[in-house]
Amino acid sequence: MSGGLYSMDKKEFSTELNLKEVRPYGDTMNDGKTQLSFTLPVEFGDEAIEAAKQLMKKMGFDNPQVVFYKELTKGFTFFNCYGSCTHTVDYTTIHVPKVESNVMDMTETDEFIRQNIGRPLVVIGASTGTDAHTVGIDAIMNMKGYAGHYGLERYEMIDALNMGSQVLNEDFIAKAIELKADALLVSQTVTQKDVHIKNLVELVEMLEAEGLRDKVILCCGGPRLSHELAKELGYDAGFGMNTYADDVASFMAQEFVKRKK
Ligand code: B12
Repeated sequence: MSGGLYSMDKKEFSTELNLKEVRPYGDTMNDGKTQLSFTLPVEFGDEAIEAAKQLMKKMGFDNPQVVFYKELTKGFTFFNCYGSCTHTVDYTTIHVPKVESNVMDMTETDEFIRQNIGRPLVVIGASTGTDAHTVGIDAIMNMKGYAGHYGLERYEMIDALNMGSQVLNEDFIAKAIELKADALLVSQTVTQKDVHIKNLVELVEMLEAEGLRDKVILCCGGPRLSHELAKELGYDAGFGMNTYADDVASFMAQEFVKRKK
């Protein structure tokens, strides 16, 4: 058989892992197999499928296949697709800034605070602005914790207050002043139209205006946040997906001690 889809799938490629040219793995090393989904603002039908395939080719996918499509509403079609990615990345050159701390569990952190600070740290958390998502900040703060990791409310040497969601930056700061907070934890889940950037930057500016920025350890977290972005926005640390209370508690305790030296 020559030409067509068959030959595209049968393209010769090395099956050795090469970290300088990493591409997605499906059934075989370096086959590039990728699943992706997107919506096009076009009528449901064969032309929509063809448009999706052409777009995938332009994105660098060989053998684009639409395996599911559905009309979302009139004039909009949703697709699930597969294709073989032709691009690679050089993994050996990647450097990701990370929160610098030695991650300890709850007992170790409590002991560290007891030994090095001698009093409980006051920590206030909230999902700020219009953001109504509470599950992320609850995972970090709730007594019960998350995925087997107890939350900050459980720590003997942390006085934790979770203000919940849709907390205005003004109210967050007022509470920080009232309780003499050592650390503030902000959660941001919604990133549509960069609303998280606006909320996060506003908080930093308001803290600076109150002369409080240097007096608190300021952390933010959320599924689409990174340490790099957090630093860029004026935070001391940023935590993304799969963070546990252990990560942020260790950072806060160690950072507090570092600043007192
Ligand atoms: C549950 C949910 C809801 C619930 C929230 C209930 C609640 N009480 O929280 C409800 C139904 C209310 C809801 C509403 C909305 N939602 Co919603 N929601 C979700 C969903 C399904 C799960 C989020 C979640 O709970 N994750 C689990 C937690 C544990 O994970 P996490 O938040 O990432 O938190 C972890 C880390 O990020 C980190 N972390 C988080 N915060 C912090 C903070 C600190 C300090 C630290 C250290 C760590 C940390 O630690 C956590 C544990 O590891 C997601 C889709 C998804 N599958 O993710 C959409 C999603 C987040 N929602 C979305 C949207 C758009 C909305 C709405 C705007 C929809 C609408 N048009 O009305 C509204 C929000 C309105 C508003 N004003 O905010 C979008 C956001 C898109 C975007 N990029 O902005 C998502 C991604 C869905 C989607 N694919 O479109 N939602």
